[in-house]
Amino acid sequence: MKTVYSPDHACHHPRHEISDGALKAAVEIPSRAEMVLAAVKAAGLGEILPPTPLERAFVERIHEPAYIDFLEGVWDETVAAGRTEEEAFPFVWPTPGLRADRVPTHLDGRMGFYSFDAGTPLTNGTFAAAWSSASVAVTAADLIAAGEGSAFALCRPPGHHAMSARYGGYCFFNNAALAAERLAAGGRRVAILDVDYHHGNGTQAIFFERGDVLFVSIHADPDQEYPYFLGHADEIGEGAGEGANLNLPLPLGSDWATWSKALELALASVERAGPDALVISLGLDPYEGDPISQFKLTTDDFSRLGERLAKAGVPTLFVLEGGYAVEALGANCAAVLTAFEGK
Ligand code: OKP
Ligand code: ZN
Repeated sequence: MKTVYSPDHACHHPRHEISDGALKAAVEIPSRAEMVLAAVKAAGLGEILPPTPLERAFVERIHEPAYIDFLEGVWDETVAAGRTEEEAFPFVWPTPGLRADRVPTHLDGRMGFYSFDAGTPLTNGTFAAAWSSASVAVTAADLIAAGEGSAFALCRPPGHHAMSARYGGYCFFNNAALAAERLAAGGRRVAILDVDYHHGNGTQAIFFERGDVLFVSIHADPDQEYPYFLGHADEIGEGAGEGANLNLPLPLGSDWATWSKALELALASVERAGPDALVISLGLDPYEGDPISQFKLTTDDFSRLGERLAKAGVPTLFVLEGGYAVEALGANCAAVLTAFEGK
């Protein structure tokens, strides 16, 4: 399996995030991607390729032009405002009862307009890193389009929380959605299976009214876990997308016995859709040792996951999402990918 990787992810290097209502040490940090890269190299997974340049017009199929402009310019605005912190955070949002039909001119208004949480630090190099991450995903999708049976997009920052015009959950561009769009644009039917511990609210929202891309997600119950406001079982899609969205929320503390039952339901739904390509939003945070998550998957369980996904028999693109147990991240990622390859 080929891996697509860019060192430009390291341009996004937050020291802090706002988590549980307080300023904490950031967990979505460059060493995550470096650990995964080292592990895929050590496992001899396959060639490691750089991304090809990403066309803005293609990104605009998923993200609003004004949102792309905002992300591209927000750090200059931050500097121009005289701010000297290493990160910038929003703190006010157009919730129901406030107006969302005008984009404010002030930096804090614009940050709130284009985000949905305070937990996602913007830094000097965020746009460069997020753009490179999106480029990695689309390049890897092109490998599948060219006939590869599998590929690994070593994306950082992650993407599955990003909506068409809102960042949040450490995500800026929706890498998996861009990859799925690239494959769907070639006339393929696409399924996305999101195994990250957190619900992929951005991916769901992007495809909610589309019937050509199935979205299936296994995640912690949003009543008890981030992102809290999406990811329930009654969200089944709308219009042409009705029936093309499946959420499988699980209780905190779920282990492989529980998780793998959800996986079977997820794959039964994928099988019914009969896709030409499968995109896995590969979050490694269902791991028992993850510092911000509360599922109990082991490294061996990640091998079981890889083995099971291979049995689906569909060309499969793995897109890296979350996973914050940095020391174990490489082993867990390699476990999925090498087991998929039957190694
Ligand atoms: C991104 B991804 C809860 C803090 C939540 C945000 C989590 C974003 C996860 N105690 N902070 O899906 O891995
Ligand atoms: Zn996650």
